[in-house]
Amino acid sequence: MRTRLAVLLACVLSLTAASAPAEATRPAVALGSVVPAPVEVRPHGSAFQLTERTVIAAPRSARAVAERLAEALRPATGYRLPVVDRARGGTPVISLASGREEARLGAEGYRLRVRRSEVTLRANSNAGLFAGVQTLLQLLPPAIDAATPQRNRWTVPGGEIVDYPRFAYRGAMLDLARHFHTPAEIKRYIDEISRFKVNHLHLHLSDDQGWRIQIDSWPRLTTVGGAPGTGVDGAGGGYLTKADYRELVRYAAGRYVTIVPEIDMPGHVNAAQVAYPELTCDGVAPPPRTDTAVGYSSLCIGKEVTYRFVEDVIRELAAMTPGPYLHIGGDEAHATTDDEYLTFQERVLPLVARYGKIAYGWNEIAQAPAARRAVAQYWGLTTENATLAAAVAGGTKVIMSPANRAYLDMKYDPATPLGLNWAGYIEVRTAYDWDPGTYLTGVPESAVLGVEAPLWSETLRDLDDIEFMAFPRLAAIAELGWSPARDWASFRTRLGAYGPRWEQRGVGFYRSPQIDWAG
Ligand code: NGO
Repeated sequence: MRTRLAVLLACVLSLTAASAPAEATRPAVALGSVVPAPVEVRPHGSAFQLTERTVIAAPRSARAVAERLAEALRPATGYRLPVVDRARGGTPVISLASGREEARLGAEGYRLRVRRSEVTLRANSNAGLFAGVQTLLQLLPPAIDAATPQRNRWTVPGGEIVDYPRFAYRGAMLDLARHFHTPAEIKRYIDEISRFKVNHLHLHLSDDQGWRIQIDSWPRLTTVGGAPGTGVDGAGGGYLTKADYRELVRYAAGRYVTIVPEIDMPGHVNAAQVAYPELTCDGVAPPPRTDTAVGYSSLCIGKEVTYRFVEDVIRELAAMTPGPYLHIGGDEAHATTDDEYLTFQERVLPLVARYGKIAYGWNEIAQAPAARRAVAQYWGLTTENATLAAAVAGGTKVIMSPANRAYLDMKYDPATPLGLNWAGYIEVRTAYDWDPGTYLTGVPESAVLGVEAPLWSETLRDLDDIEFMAFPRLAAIAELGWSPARDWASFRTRLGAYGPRWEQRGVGFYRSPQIDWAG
């Protein structure tokens, strides 16, 4: 209902704009009203009008990004903008160029110049061009995200933006184990996170309740562990086939998102043990579990079959994952002694490297000397963690996901109908107001690869639930990962102005009372 009203309003507004020539070139959006905030913004000169005469020019190497831009502009404008190698003189053009541009733009930065006659986007790579395209889309009026043609003036404010990320790793995580989410839902999530220049999607593929990824050498993992009824409280079930997974990898790559698969071990393995009782120490299958308790299951550290299983899984997972990281969980191994945990990690962390991947795990892995070459994901509640700081001194890299800041499954406040609250309540400002580079004592910015916003799905069944918990907080974490400075007042204003874009796309975000939402 609210969405329909908003569309109606947008139509009325756009009709007014269309019939008021004096307003014709005044852009609806200020240059720099972009999330995440760009590094440098210099408004000047006159605005660019996107019309049906506009062409998109791009070298062959950047064709895919140009096509994606043309696709994104089509539904709301109704224009079929041609993608050409070079525009003829006098034609209004959006031109994309990638090559050896300024060094400071790095692998993902871009320079966007908007003048009356043309928009130029330059980058060192297609990833940079894609990031620039996301900025350009936000500089058009929010109606650009409508699914059907709108009468509007498609004005882009004049000026220049130079932009590049603070951290190389900007991630989101989705838990497919507690409630399975379909490939279509995952794709929709990829679409949404990539708009905020998030470049990694971590998939939590196994847990006590269910196993969600096909492994050929252990087929019962999915036929039993992914069977109907393996979601929390007996809901749903399901798993990704290898074909599904490869398709997701391909889809994500087209949006410059790298998939990071996680198999959680040695704890959180009840579903695997139901399917293969030899993975328990006594060889007896445990009962299936669809409650949300944690920390009770463990692989049998002293049995060789454990390591055959782990190696098979890592080998098959590595073979279908082009990205550099493979996450092996490692959290809440409360059913494993400290010695056993070390024994396990000293064997398993090097295995990941043997299959060509960088081992990534929850921060508990920092106890193991082999974690020196690994990446630890910090999910604690405090700003001190001596074990992690010691590992960092030895070379471990860190991705920051403090649970009381970055967990998207925490309730916003006590009235939030979904989510958990064990790490506290996380309103938008709490998610935004911390610095990943200085947060943890003994973990300097140089050791921080970036940030990740995990979304655990004990209470989340479908895409509506996911969107309500992820947005707007994911935008806050994305800005911490990308932008050089943190400015709540500015973020709050830009986020409020962003709301109508989610509305246009039918994303059911949480209307935090901390934000003055436009529209
Ligand atoms: C914890 C736990 C998960 C829960 C999650 C819920 C980690 C790393 N282990 O985070 O099993 O699903 O909290 O918020």
